[in-house]
Amino acid sequence: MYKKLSTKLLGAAAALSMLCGVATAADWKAWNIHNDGHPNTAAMDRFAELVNTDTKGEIKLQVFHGGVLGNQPDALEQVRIGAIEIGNFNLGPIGPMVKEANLVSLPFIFKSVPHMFRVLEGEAGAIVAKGMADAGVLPLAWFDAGARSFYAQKAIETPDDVKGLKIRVMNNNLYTAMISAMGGNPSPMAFSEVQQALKTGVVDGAENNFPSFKNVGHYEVTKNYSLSEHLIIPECICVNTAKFNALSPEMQAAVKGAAEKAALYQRELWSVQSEQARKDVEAAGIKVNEIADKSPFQNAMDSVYADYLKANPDMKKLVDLAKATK
Ligand code: BDP
Repeated sequence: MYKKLSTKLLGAAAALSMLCGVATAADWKAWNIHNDGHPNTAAMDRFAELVNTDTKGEIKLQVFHGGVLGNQPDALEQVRIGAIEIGNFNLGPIGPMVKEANLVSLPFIFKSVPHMFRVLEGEAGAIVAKGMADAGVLPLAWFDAGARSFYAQKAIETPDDVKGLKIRVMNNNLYTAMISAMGGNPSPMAFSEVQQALKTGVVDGAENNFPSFKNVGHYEVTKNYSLSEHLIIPECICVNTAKFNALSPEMQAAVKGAAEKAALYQRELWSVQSEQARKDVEAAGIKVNEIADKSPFQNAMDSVYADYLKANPDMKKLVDLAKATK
């Protein structure tokens, strides 16, 4: 009897809230791989605050930092199927899932970070974003992730220095091809395992930007960071496409606006904190090696491009668009 009555009451309350246009709040989860002290962690916290206020509590977003919801390929799959709503993803591990996203994983495709953003804002970026949305991972805004460079016990100043070294890479065949083209042994591995692998000598080196190199302590177990800057890979705040599309236009605008504001904040933080991270690791004893002439590295990538475009001729259009972007 009591149960019946309460069910009826609940039904009436739901009907009333629908009549008044009051939707029930949705609890959304966001995945972030980074810990406190990394610019993306602060930006994702800002994003959650903005979502909560700008949707007037209709969406309650909780961010899980430090990769506690899983490693990046797993988290991507979870966002793709809607088990997690949001992720701060690097486009590198998206490549195996979304062919178009691999544009940004071609070594030396961009001249600089501003060039990378100009490409993303143009036709090529629209094609990449559509590919991602079609795969279920819709980009709401882009984060800066600087450039990735090699670090190892020894300095890596030419491609020859990579010969025979076991180098950890993110999960993407383009990165294994990149290391193999220099005569190294690529070792794809989850980010969370890299510090231990460097420490125990399971790998000789890895590659990343300064904030990530610092944030998870890779600098504590290596000696040289050499500025090859071979990859400039953007990151996104990405949302499960179906969940985003199911929102009202007002709520979509609020969530997208929140992501854009959080991304502006992230880029400001990035420029300051990546400089600071470099200073911090240098102060901790890391030798940072400038590489005046990167052309030997670029030339070593000719076979990577040739093989890739032979296997994926449809990607030539995107490569040409990126190259034609000033
Ligand atoms: C960091 C990215 C993160 C990647 C990590 C890696 O922000 O998304 O998982 O590199 O190398 O810079 O796996």
